[in-house]
Amino acid sequence: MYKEKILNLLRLSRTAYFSGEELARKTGVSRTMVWKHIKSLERDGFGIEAMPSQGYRITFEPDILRQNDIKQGLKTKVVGREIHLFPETASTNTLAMEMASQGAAEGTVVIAELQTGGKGRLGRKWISPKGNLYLSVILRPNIPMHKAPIITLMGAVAVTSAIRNLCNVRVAIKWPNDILIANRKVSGLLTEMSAEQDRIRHLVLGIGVDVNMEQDSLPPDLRPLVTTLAAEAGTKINRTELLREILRQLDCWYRAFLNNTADVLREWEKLNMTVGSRIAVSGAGETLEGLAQGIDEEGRLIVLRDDGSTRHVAAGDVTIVKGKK
Ligand code: BT5
Repeated sequence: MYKEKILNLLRLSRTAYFSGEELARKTGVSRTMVWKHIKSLERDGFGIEAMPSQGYRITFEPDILRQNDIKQGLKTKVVGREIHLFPETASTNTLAMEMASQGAAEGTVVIAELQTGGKGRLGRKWISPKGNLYLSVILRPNIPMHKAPIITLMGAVAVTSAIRNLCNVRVAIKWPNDILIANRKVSGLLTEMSAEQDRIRHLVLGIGVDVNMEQDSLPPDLRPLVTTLAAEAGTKINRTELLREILRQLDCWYRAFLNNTADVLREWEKLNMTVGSRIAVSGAGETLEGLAQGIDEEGRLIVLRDDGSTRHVAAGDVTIVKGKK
């Protein structure tokens, strides 16, 4: 806590020096303790210049997520009530599912700087090097099971809105769980659920966003299909700010979802690039081609086939054959 206070004071000015005495007085610890906290910040990766007879100032901030920074100004009601931050884990979704089954509160968020076993859908992998965002949110909605897929759409609305608010990039949702910039994937969502009969015990909404990673940390075959926010925006993105905005948007859209799912679906329609396009959707051993007409009240994609029949598709992988215009 004192360490955070010292950091906040140092952050007030990048040019002025804060003497050890001033930092000690303002935080209420001894000068020796101030020095120890400064050393600890340096171990965290901060560059701190110590100028004899003048004091300390920050010369470099590392691109790391810190619990206190994330919580600063985060006035969410449900999402982010509790935040668990790890330097590394196999999968934040797996960890969040375990925590949920042990009774973790709704809105608990699990974040990791890197994942060694990041998961996509259907046993696929989510490549998770340092520099991106990986988070999972525990939710306990009192809804019938057939409404659960809308949670993924809700998450996509929240993440897309957050990116649009903070980064100057043209990002859009591809049904059901992809977020793309100019046809390259920049984010993916994975919802996992524990249920009994028709009752949901808990859900975990997992979100991966490619933010600042180096393109060469991806396997070569993925590079042409994937982009990062930094590459698109032409500048490094502040991950803490983006994470905070994602949590705010999730908090807002989750509560909207509980109130009236139709609002979420309407917003989803505005932010998506699938509806109105000619698409091919594959899943469950078949591929279906046609015009994506819309989504129904359960979040299924409505496909108008060339023979005039329509199909409501609950899950699958979409390829855009011809974009809308
Ligand atoms: C997804 O699956 O898009 C869901 C991704 C969810 C990841 C988050 S990270 C936090 C939480 N913890 C987890 O373990 N998972 C969640 P799917 O639609 O099946 O797409 C998977 C495919 O995306 C892979 O087969 C690759 O083609 C591609 N891919 C893998 N890593 C990627 C990356 N970092 N960025 C973009 N695409 C990637």
